[in-house]
Amino acid sequence: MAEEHIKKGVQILEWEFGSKRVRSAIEAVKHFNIEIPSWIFGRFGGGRFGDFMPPGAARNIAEKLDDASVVNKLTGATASVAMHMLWDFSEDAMLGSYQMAKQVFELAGERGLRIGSISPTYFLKGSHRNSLSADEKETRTRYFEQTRLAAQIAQDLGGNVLTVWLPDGSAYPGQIDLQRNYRLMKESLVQARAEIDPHVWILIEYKVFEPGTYSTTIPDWGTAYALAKAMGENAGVLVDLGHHFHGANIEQIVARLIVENMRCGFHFNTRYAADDDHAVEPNAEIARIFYELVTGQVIVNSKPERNWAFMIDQCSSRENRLHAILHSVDTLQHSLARAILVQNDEIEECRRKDQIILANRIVNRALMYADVRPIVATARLERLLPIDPVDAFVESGYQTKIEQERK
Ligand code: PSV
Ligand code: MN
Repeated sequence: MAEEHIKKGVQILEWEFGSKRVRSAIEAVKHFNIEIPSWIFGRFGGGRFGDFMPPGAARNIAEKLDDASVVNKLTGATASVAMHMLWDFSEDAMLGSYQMAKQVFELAGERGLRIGSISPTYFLKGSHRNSLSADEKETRTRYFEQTRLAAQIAQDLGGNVLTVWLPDGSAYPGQIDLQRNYRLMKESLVQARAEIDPHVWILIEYKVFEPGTYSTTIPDWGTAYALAKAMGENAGVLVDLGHHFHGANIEQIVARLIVENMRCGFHFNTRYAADDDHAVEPNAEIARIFYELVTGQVIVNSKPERNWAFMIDQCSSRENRLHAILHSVDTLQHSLARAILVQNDEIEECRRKDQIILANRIVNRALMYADVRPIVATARLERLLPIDPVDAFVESGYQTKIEQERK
């Protein structure tokens, strides 16, 4: 997009939505930060494509951080990197190591990055009979200790946030006692909250299925909400877009959590069939989710304690990982701009007059029809960043370099 085109585009938007809204959208995009996952850059994925890995995948944490720092330089928005205990701070995928976390902390700092949220890893070796809800006390204790260590690392070296996804569940009726399983999960989480420093914010993620095909211990936002409530202060729900049944109204879940005044978090991705591995694509759903976040004032709020935690959680096996993560950041910035343009006063007027379709047309004027590329481009130009981070990456030659170095 040429600078002349960008200027013209901004004028058209100002004419339609007013210069105040357009300016706030530009400012919001400039200030919006989004955490990216370390695991997108590594040798994770493949699945049924055997051991296929997009060429140039990072081989270790230092290379993952090299890639993350390229993303941050191109977008200026992703200095915080989410880490997974047993992928990033472990020698044997069984035990987490504080010492390794310290090394990662230093490697991140050298690259202008920081450790963001930490996920204790409740899957990998030894988790086939569940984790914090396992019948065996030994297993529960092992994962409990890992949760405590993750919290310590989050507090000393990270962003004071624990993102807790538990794959606990079962494959067949009868395999586990459903009531005991939930009771044990609840007890473990309540005890973890009680023992972990109150400044560490604990977000409980839910997922409708996987790996459990018959039952999942925390399958929905209601369960996660009940658990977070039972845990008490500084616990919230982590909504992952990919973790719902088809057709779930995710923006309504967001609206509910905002009204319940629970400070929560969001894992962004796109869901087509099952699970959560796709890059965030620009679409109406993601714009509507942003609209709730904006009207609920839990995003780019100048009072940081009001803001939810926002992260990208994606890792697909086919596409170039750097293209994918840059595309996601780009989509999120455009969605934020769209949400800010919505003419809420006009919608309220339609509601008063019961003009349902007219209200729908006004919301979609911003969320679906507006071309907000000039807003995002202006925000980037004002921050001296590339107008298009994906194009800038392609032109940078970084991909060729890593493909040669990481054979
Ligand atoms: C689980 O599917 C999840 O969404 C959780 O957030 C994990 O931490 C992440 O993906 C990586 O497996
Ligand atoms: Mn997730």
